[in-house]
This record gives sequence, structure tokens and C-alpha cells, in this order.
Amino acid sequence: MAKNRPPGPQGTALIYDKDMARVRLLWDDPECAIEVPERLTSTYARLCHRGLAQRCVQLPVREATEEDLELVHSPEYVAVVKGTQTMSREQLHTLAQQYDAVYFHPSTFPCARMAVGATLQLVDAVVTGAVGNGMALVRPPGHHSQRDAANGFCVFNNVAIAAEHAKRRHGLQRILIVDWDIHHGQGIQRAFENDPSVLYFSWHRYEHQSFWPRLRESDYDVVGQGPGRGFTVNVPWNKVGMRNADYVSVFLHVLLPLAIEFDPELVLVSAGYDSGIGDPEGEMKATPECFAHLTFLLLPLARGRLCAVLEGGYYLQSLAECVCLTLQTLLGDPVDLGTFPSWGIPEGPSCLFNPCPHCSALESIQNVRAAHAPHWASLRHENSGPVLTPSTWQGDAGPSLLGTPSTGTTDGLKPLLDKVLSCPPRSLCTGIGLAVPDSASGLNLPPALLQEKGVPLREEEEALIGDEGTLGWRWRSKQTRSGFLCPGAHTDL
Ligand code: X5A
Ligand code: ZN
Repeated sequence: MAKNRPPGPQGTALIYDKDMARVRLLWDDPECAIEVPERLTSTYARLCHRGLAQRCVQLPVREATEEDLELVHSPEYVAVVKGTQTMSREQLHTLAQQYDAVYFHPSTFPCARMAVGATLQLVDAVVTGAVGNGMALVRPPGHHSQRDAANGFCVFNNVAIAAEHAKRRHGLQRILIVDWDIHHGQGIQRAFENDPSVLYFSWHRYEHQSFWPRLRESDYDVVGQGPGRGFTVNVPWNKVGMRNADYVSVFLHVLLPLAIEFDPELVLVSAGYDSGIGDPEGEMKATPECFAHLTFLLLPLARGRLCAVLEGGYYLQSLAECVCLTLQTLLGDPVDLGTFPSWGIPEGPSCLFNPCPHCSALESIQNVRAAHAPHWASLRHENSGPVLTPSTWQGDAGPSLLGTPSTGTTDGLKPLLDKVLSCPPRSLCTGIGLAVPDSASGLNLPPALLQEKGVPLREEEEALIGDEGTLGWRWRSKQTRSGFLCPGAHTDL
């Protein structure tokens, strides 16, 4: 099955150091209690157990210099974090209270420097061509941290620093950051909101701004500022329970058209797995295979130069499995549609095996497409084939959801889009598997997640299934639904 690949330009780097497992919560704080050292150690153990770590080029970490850190953070903030090395538990606790959802440990400074250094090592190896792609397993995570603030378990912004490093020290001009963590990486967004050389994409649990970090700036209509307009892409999830089909749909209908048009020289993934099934923060339902699909869909970009950097992920079993499937795809193993039986589904597809995106997901997709149509030609097609599947289906006399006529200026783009996106409909049905307890390779999922088997389709899901089932979707002409928020969009579908 798996072919070994020699190290070299085609190889996959893995960067990990157990020293990053040293930082841990020293006091009682329910919000921070989930960010545990085992996130790293048990994930790495699983990679070794699967033989995946052994197939990678294992690169050493280094500690980032203060100069590296100051690519994104202020010298004053770096000095504050540096000062934690010699603080007492009480002093650490007091400092942590100045920030939102943060803890410090005497090892925080060296670990956080190592997390940045590991990310920079990975970027250097990929950009110089020493390896083809790779993954860095790091703690603390980074995407919430800001110029002058720790936030959401994050101390230094590993990925933002890496992007700045790639620009300044390798001269790259176009970097794509894909943040599939379930929280909005507002730290990355703020670092690049004015910068057209960094395209930042994030999806996140939002629930109409009621989910942490509860920011207005996480909504779909926040698109960047000044020269950076159009280079910030936010996809809010306004409901929990999103599945593989929702994630893949957002890639097909939002991220990939923009990413292909942007034509990045490097792809950085803020690879948080709190968006995976079983995670207590995300409460989503994407299975580990989904991350293989997502990774695979990114590989045609930037000639495969992809660096995945761990962010969140708090359900240890799911986290480890999701990382395995990401790394396996980076190693070049096929995204195997036949892996479902190994997930222990004795009686076949269940409710989770559902190819249709949720109504709420389609709404977010429409809204972000409408918000970005002025900035991206690839969103201004009409009836251009597979890329405009269900969310933009217009029916015979239906109104244009985007309200923007095609400008026909996309010459070279359509063939490329067609090539990358014309997956046979079945492929949307693929990344959806259900683990049952005690299955050898599956997760031990909480019972609540297993009760869905056999539950019939919800009304709005049924409404999306056309004659052909799966992706042969049509909007029912009589189907009426309100709630589309984009200006100019019609509420009758
Ligand atoms: C990196 C990450 C989450 C913070 C949640 C605070 N942070 N409630 O996933
Ligand atoms: Zn997260």
C-alpha cells in the first residue's frame, strides 16, 4: 500500500521535539485545561506506531531568535514572555490573567521559541527544496497571538512569523495561509489584514458571534483593508455538527477558486484539529479522512510546497488520527475511498454518510462568495460547470445569487479550475466515515455521536437532493428559505 519515498526534494519533513511537551497548566482553569502535553506526545506516538514518522525526513527544531519573534511581535511583548522563565507560580498566574484564555509556565518561553523555530525550519526546508512538504508538531499553538498579546493558548504566532520570514528572508511574494482550526485565527488576520502578499483563509465556529473569541471581525464580510482588501477570507460556521461534505464544499466553492487565482508560492496550513469529530471545542463531525481530502486538494497549489503547522485539537484520539491522515497524504499515499470499512461501519452508511452540505453551510458559502466576488474573477463566472455546483445553481429562471454578471475575464483560469475541481460527485461522498467503539483502528467516540445512525435526513437536507441523489442537486424551485444575509442576494431560492 504505502510506498516509501527517499528523502530529498520529494520527501516529507516531520518536525517534533518532546521538549515542547514541557509546558503545562499549573493551576485550576477549566478553560485552559484541555491544552495538555499529551496532545503532542500521544500524536507523535501514533505517527510512530503507524510507521509514518519513520517515512519522514525528521528535521531538528531550533529555538527562534528574538529577531525572528519580532517579525510579528513587539520587543516589549517578547520581553514580557521572556520574563516568565523566572516567575513564581503566582506571578505566572497574575500575568496570565491579563490575557484571554492563556496560561504560562516556566518553560513557556523556550517552548514557544521552539514552536516558532520548528515552523521556520520547516519553511526553510520546503522553500529551499530540501523536502517537498512537511508538518511541524508544536506547542504552544500560535494563530490567536498578536503583536502585543498572548491569546487562546497561543504565545507567539508560529504561522504568521513563518509567513513574514518567507517574505523577508526568502523573497516570496505570494503566500497562502489555510487555517482549518475551528477557531478564528484573529492573530494571523490582524498581522496581514493590509497585506496583499498573504492570502489568509479561515473557517471557524461562529454561531453569529456567540462563540469564542466572539469577534465581529470573524464574519464573512470582513475581507481585509486597503491594499489587502480581498486577501482575508472568513467562513463562519453558524451551526455546530459540520461534516466532511461541508468542509469539502467550502474548499471547492470558496478556497480553491481563490487560491488558484492567487497562485501562491507557498502554502502554510494552520492545522488545528479541533475542527475534527469528537473535539469538545469544535463540536463538529468531520472525520479524520476529511483532512486527507483537504490536504490532497491543496497539493496542486504552489507546486506542492505545503507546510502544516499544528494549532488546536483537544480530543486526543481524533487529533492523533487526523494528524496521521494529513501526514499520510503529504507522504503521497492515495486518499483511499476504501478506508471506510476500516472505520468499522458494519451496516454501511449512516446519517453521517451524507454528501449534502448543511443549509447553514451553504448560506455561509454564498455569503462569503458574494463578499469576495468584487475581488476575485474566479467567483464571477456564471454557469461555468463543475465549480458552480449546488450553492450557485441558478435554475431556469432563478435569480442570480451573486448578482454579479460574468465579466468573462478569466481566460486561463477555467481549464485549471475544471481540472482541479471536476471531481466526480462521488468524491464528495467519500470522506465521511463513522467510527464505532472498539473498532481496531477507529476512535472511541462519545456515545452522543453514535446515536445518529439511522436518523433520517433533515428537511433541508432532503430539499437539496435531486433526482440523481448525491450531487445531482437542484434547488427546488418552490423551496423558499430566508436568512441569506448578503446584500443583493435573493432570499427565495
Ligand atoms: C489554538 C486554539 C483555542 C482557545 C479556546 C479558548 N485555541 N476558549 O485552539
Ligand atoms: Zn482552535
